[in-house]
Amino acid sequence: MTNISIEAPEAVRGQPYPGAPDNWKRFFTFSTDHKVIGIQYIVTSFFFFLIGGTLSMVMRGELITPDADLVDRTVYNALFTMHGSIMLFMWTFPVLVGLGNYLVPLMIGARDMAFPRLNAVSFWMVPVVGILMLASFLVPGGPSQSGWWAYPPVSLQNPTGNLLNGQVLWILAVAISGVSSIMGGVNFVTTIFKMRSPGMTWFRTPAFVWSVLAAQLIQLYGLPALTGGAIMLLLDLTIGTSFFTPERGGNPILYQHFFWFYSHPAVYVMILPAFGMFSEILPVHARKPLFGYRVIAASSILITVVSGLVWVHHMFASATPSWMRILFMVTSMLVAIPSGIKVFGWVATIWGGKIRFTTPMLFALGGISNWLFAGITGIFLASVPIDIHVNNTYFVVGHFHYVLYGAIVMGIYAGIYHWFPKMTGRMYYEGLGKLHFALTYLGTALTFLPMHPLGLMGMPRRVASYDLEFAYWNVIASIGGFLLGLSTLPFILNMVSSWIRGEKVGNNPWRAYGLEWLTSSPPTVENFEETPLVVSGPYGYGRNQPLVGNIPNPGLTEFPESLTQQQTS
Ligand code: HEM
Ligand SMILES: [Cu+2]
Repeated sequence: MTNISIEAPEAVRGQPYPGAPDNWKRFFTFSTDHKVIGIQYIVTSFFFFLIGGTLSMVMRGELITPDADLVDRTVYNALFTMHGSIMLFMWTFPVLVGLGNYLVPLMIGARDMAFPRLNAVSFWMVPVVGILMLASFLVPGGPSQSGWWAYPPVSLQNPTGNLLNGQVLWILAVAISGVSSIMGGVNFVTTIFKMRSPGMTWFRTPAFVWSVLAAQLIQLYGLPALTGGAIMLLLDLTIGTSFFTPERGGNPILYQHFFWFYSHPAVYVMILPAFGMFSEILPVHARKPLFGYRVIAASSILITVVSGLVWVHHMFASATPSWMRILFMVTSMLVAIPSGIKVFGWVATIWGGKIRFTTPMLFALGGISNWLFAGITGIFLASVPIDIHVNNTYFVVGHFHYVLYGAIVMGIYAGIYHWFPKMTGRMYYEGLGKLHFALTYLGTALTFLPMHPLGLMGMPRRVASYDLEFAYWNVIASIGGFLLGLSTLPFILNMVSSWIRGEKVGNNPWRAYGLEWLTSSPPTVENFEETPLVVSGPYGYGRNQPLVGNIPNPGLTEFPESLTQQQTS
């Protein structure tokens, strides 16, 4: 295409770029290119998604019958702990950081992140965290069994007496992951504040960039609490301090505050970028501007603020005084307002649009519908009397998997399909994509819907065996779980085969607005031939206004005929 890579002076880039854009070996180097790092994050974390998923299959295998017959109970404890920890710390956080890394500089017209080398260091800490987590399967006593919360006093038991045990490795992994994420947060926030193209005012900045900013601000204020709590736990466990040990004057509830002060907002670190991707994808595939763009953008920041004020809703059953329960019940329900604003904006965006049911669009719509359901059960849980009733039951597991799988994982898939042609210069196979969507949507419902009635009936979470009355719904959930495992196969097949020999498409196959679509696919090392001068807002569909003043920006009002036919087949 017309983009020719221009070599910036080395002094400007800080470090020479280790590998040409068409050399796959660059993915195995300490590259400082945000696009390489983005893909490194995405592929590495997907590998851990498969590991976390395999652990969940074993759990569902155990739970398909009422008795604890497949694995030992202590093994089951280790399974849910490692499944939850790997899914969160090794898949959801890093894959979203990867998408943010790839997209944010392109969307704001920057050449790279603000601190490219820090970016590379943040990434290379991720495999270290993964290795520590997995290594805990090899130490005496096996992995941690205290759940992904690692509440004391359970997490302070050390049955083997060994200094090197699964819990210690888990804490080290979480602390390193925290340091990596804090460095990433500094990098994203600086990049978004300082490196937007000339003319890109705040209200010309894409909603996805707003959502990443909102999410990364949470990392900055929240992670120090978790990391601090984890280090105190480590000291209790190893050198015998007593921050959290009640028998020596410590307070285990204090740990819960440290943990949830970060870990509630952390769910917004994960859902906000998914929201941002919905906000980018719907306008493209419905050919309409994002409805209420400014409000949607600002509501991300509102979520950041409110989500910092709700953490005690995880502690309604932890002897919390009633005035605090009421206070946190009210703040928790407030989160529904900015989240509801977004859903309203999305519905209004697609309303009356020329919708193309492409794979990214299907995943976005599926993700939003699941989010709606999860949001409603979330309001249930925010209500003190209901939470006291279903606390620690499968209702909670059903609720958060609807968020995590139903909305976030689907949002991640939507994003990967939508920007795949940008990342690779090739189109994925639409048929396989649709098959993937159908299996994922059906699998999510079959696996996680039955958990709601189970919870209401009183089935506790984190158990390897259960009463016969719970068998019916558990069989369905297990079948759904295996279906979800199966659903990843067409995805993997699609990604690998279309990356190697998918149809080559131009710079902007979706005819989308957005700076990232103005450059070549895949973009050159420096992203843009010349710095784009932004002259209008990001969603000009149907208005035919140019987005930038200095790069040609073809009329973007319709899909090319050939694609329309392919997409709707
Ligand atoms: C095939 C898909 C999945 C299945 C079948 C599945 C199943 C399960 C099961 C059976 C449990 C243990 C429930 C218990 O015994 O209390 C669990 C816990 C959990 N899962 Fe998943 N899950 C899946 C995907 C995910 C994903 C994608 C995430 C995150 C992104 C996730 C995050 C968690 C967390 C945080 C826990 C809590 C662990 C704990 O209690 O400490 N899961 N899941
Ligand atoms: Cu919460």
